[in-house]
This record gives sequence, structure tokens and C-alpha cells, in this order.
Amino acid sequence: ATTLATVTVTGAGGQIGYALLFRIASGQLLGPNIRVRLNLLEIPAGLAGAEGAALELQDAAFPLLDAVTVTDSAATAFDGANVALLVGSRPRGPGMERADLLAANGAIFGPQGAALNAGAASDIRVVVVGNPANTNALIAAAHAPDIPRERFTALTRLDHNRAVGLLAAKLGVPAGDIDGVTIWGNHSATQYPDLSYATAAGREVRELVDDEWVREEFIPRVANRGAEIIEVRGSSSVGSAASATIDHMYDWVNGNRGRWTSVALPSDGSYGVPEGLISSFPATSVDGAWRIVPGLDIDAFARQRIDASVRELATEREQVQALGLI
Ligand code: NAX
Repeated sequence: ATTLATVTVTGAGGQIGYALLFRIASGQLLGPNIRVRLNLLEIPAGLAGAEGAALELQDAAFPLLDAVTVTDSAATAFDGANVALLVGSRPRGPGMERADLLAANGAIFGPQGAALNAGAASDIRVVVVGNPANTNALIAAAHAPDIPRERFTALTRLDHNRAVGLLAAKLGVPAGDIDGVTIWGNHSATQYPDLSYATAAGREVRELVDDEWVREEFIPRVANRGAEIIEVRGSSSVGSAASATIDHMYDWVNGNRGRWTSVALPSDGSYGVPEGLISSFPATSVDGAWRIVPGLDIDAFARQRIDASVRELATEREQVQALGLI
């Protein structure tokens, strides 16, 4: 087992990066027995933010933090990486067309995928946080032919945790009592937060809440929670996004004892999701790999919701194919 890991964070000078770095350096990403080298990748305009964060990391004197490198070179940043948290991206600006957005991100995630392919360690694990996360992960994976596909994932753990948190609040139980929640599909408003198999302290949630609450309140609130946070806070989700990123990677590396979480990963064709699309599934982490929870019955309502979100992903894939990005 590695006792020293190289963790690369892109967009490290941004908001989520700032929230992530201190948790990684304190040992919460990989566990208390693994020392960490942090490589912070930024574009030139973001370097000062990352350099400032690096000074503060030194000031925090974390016993597990070995070294911090700040760079605008993807080759340097991904050299020897065991874990890559791809946070920096080009989010949609005002008046930006979908094709422009995908092209701008293709210019980021294509070269980053190639740099991972060239330099990352053989056990590399990648999670894409920067939006559009699922399709950015697809682009990166397409440029990394020597890395097993399943090492490329996108973050829907924030949506998952939002669903768990909202349900726990509704039922008046601790979040840790909730299991069996799934986010299906895209990390977008089309996602399907599914409570069909959810339990609260072992009790079936379907018997504790009514369908109307699930369909009229729970599903839209989870799917639009990002917008709600922006409205209330005046700024997008940062602490919760960083926390979900930590949860995703910690569980992937360390296993999650059969608990059920949500991960956007390359489809193997399960549940009618076309192979290769990076779509969110219910998953457990076993022996360092994600396993899609098998054999679930999908009712008509779920089918329709999953299909709608998967169609959106398929369209994004067609668009990036047409643009020559994959
Ligand atoms: P910020 O704008 O604060 O930070 C982004 C940073 O990325 C900036 O410092 C920028 O210079 C850097 N960057 C841009 N292009 C880069 C490149 N090619 N290489 C390296 N760095 C680059 O945004 P922040 O609030 O941190 O959000 C980051 C991303 O997370 C956004 O794309 C956002 O949409 C996405 N989110 C995804 C979530 C998810 O659940 N998947 C939820 C939270 C968040 O909205």
C-alpha cells in the first residue's frame, strides 16, 4: 500500500479548490495514514489564488502534507498522480451557446486527459467536478486510451448528499440513518433522485412519505438545489461541493462497507443506459472499484425519468463528437 500519494487538484485557486485543499491536507481524502503531495493546477489568471492557498497550507503545518506544487502546466501537475480532482472548468457564461460551452471545455479536458494518460500513476482515479461534469469526464477519458475507462468518474455525490440531507430533515432522523438513495443520470436539472429503495434506520422510506411529496417537492428541490443555494447565499455551493468530492474519493479508495451511494461512471449498459455514457448510478465501493448495484426493478415512473436524463447525456455526447472533441 502507498504511504505517500500524489493528489492533483485543478482549479485549485478557485472557491471549491480552497475548501478542498485543507481537507485533503488534513488527511480526510485518503485517510490518516497516507501522506500527501499536492499538485495545484491553474490557468495563469488563477495562479495567485493557488499560490496564496499554498502559503496558507504551509501555515496550517499539516503533519501529513509532504509538498505543494503550484503550476499552470498539466504535464507537471499530473506527473505521478494517484488521484485527480478536476474542479477547474469553463462554466456557462451569460449568452453562451451550448456548443461554445462544450468546445471551451473540450479545450480543457482533452489536453488534461492526454496529460493524465502520459504521466499519471497506474492506479490513477479521476473525478470531474467542473461542469458539465459528466461530459467533461467523457472527453478526458477519450484522450486517455491507456487508462482504464472506469477510472474516470464525475461527481453526483453532491446531489446524492443533498437528497439524503433533505430526506433526513423531512423524517427528523440523522443523515447517517438513510441508505438506498440513488441519483440517476446527468448532474443537471434532468437528474432523477430516486427514493424507491431508500431506507431510514432500516424502515422503507416509501411507507414514511407520500408519493406527492416525493414527486412535487423532493425531486425538484434536489434537482434545483444548486440554484436555491445561489439564491439564498448569493454564491454557488462551495463547502458542500468540496465535502461531496472528499466523500466520493474517500469511499472509492477505502470502500464504503456496502452502503449505497451515487456515482457518475462509464455505463456498462446496465439499466438500459447506453454503454460508455458517463451516467449516475447507485453504486457501492468494493476492493477499490465502484460496483453498480445490480438487479433493481425500475418502475414506469423511474424509467421515464432515467431515460430523459440519459437522452440529455446522449445528446451531449453527439455534440462533442460532432465538434471532434472525442
Ligand atoms: P471558481 O470559478 O471559483 O474556480 C474555478 C477555478 O478553475 C478558477 O480559479 C479558474 O482559474 C480555474 N480554471 C479554469 N480553467 C482551468 C484550467 N483549464 N485548468 C486549471 N484550472 C482552471 O469556481 P468553483 O466555485 O470553484 O466551481 C468550480 C466548478 O465546479 C464549476 O465548473 C462549477 O460549475 C462546478 N460545480 C460542480 C458541482 C457538481 O456537483 N459536480 C457542484 C458545485 C459546482 O457548481
